[in-house]
Amino acid sequence: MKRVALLFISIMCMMGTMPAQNNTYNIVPFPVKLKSSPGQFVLNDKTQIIVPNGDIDIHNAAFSLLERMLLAAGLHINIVNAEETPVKVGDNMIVFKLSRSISNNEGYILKVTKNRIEVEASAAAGFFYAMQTIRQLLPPEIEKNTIAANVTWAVPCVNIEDEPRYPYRGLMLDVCRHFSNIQEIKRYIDKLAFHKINTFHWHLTDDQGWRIDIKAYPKLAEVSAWRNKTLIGHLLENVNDRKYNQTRYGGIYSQNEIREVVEYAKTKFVTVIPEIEMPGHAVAALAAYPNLSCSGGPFEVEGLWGIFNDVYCTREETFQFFETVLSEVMDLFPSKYIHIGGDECPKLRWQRCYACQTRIKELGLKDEHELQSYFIQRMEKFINSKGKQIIGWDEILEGGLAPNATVMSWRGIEGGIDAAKQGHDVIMTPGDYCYFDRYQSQDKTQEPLAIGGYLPLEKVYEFDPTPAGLTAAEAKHILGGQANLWREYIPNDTHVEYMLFPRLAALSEAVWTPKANKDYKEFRSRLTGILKHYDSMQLGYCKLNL
Ligand code: TNX
Repeated sequence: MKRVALLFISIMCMMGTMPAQNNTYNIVPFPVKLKSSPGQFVLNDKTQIIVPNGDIDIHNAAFSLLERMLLAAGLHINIVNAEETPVKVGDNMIVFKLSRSISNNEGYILKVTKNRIEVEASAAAGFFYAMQTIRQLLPPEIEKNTIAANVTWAVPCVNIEDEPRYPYRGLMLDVCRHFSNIQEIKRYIDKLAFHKINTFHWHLTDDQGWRIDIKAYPKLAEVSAWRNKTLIGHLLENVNDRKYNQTRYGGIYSQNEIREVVEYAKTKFVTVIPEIEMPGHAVAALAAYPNLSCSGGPFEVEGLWGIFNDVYCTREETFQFFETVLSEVMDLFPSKYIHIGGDECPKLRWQRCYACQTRIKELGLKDEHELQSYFIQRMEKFINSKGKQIIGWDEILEGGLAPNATVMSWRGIEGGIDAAKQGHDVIMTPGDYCYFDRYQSQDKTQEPLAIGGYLPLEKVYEFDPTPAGLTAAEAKHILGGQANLWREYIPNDTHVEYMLFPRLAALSEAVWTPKANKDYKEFRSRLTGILKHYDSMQLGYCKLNL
């Protein structure tokens, strides 16, 4: 009986009349509209990608698929510029078509039929995201960097209309508490692109290390980038008997390395936003340039975590320092935004500092909060004068917001609501949903040391960047959301991957997928497919409760 059935199936296959198995579409973040269809398009070494013109960004979008096919399948897919070599739309093609009717420059329409794939978008980013969708629809072996044998490179037939819910979809990575080299950074950027996250917020300066070479201040690389000790265990454990690892630890990115990352990110449609912290989280810089403090030091680059009283003084020297630093930074990063921190700045030193108190009096300020506000507003003016905008953590609301500032709301959503009501743009990154330094399981003994708290996948999935109670006009100011990875307890690459994934998949859906399309159960089932891609990438994601 079994043999008869097998014979029947093989005859049906030979005749090409095998009923189409149900296609599955494990896409994360899930698109706006998806209409399933039977059958599949198979890529082979004759497949061509037809692009409308020689635009470099559109070529990069096509290249993102070509590169995967080359590395994982050993197939060389040709990119044909239709302007140079007119082609008749035919079979075995992936055809890009510029379409003005698509209003969102990150949006796309993807039609996969048995004979060809058609992609419409109004800009390169849309084509790129269509390629990421195809990447997820291909067999998971597509992620390998060695050629996978015996794989049919099939894309299930489908009609997709897609665009993001928010223009800002971010991840912040702290490389100060622990460092990542640029190879690692590039790999994270590729994973962001896979999930249609378009912003990499690079936290480059903090008490425990300064990570960006500034030519005018060479001691930042020589002194501020290195610490002589690092706390062992948790900050809140053995408070009276802290133990330190005495190994010298640190790292610095050269300006060429920074450029390399920014350029790489551009090919993945990721914008890199640098963060240069002020006026708090300053100790590493003060260790090299103690003249920028109120007390004069001396200081050592911190080996302990937390919030420190020694911050930048508000003397003129500090503003000169930052104008020079930021000029170099703005030359390196083409992004519209520069993040200037603004969080966790204790006011103790300023209260006891003659220069700061004199400034308060001269400017007729009420208190040290208004002095911080003066600090940020002055830096904002400088940054605006170079045609760029500032982002600051929600503490920049205290003492009055700088006129054009975008607020990153991290201590809950209230700061964001307040800023939106004042007519300012907002990026939501509330701790309870977006702090990926928290535990992923309730049983901490199963996990490596983390900062505390509990942020499981499901909670991340519940994140909604737009709070209830805003008017439509106020809600427009919510640019999107972001996950943050602070690295006090995350020393290496493997651990970063464990903290980021799969929670970043849940975040991607919170910032891309229309709210009405979200469903955790259904997400979990699609995630099963995505995890196979992670496996192929050899990504060290967290497997707890999966
Ligand atoms: C708060 S979020 C910080 C960081 C810490 C983090 C630990 C923010 C703007 N500042 O300096 O690393 O908490 O979760």
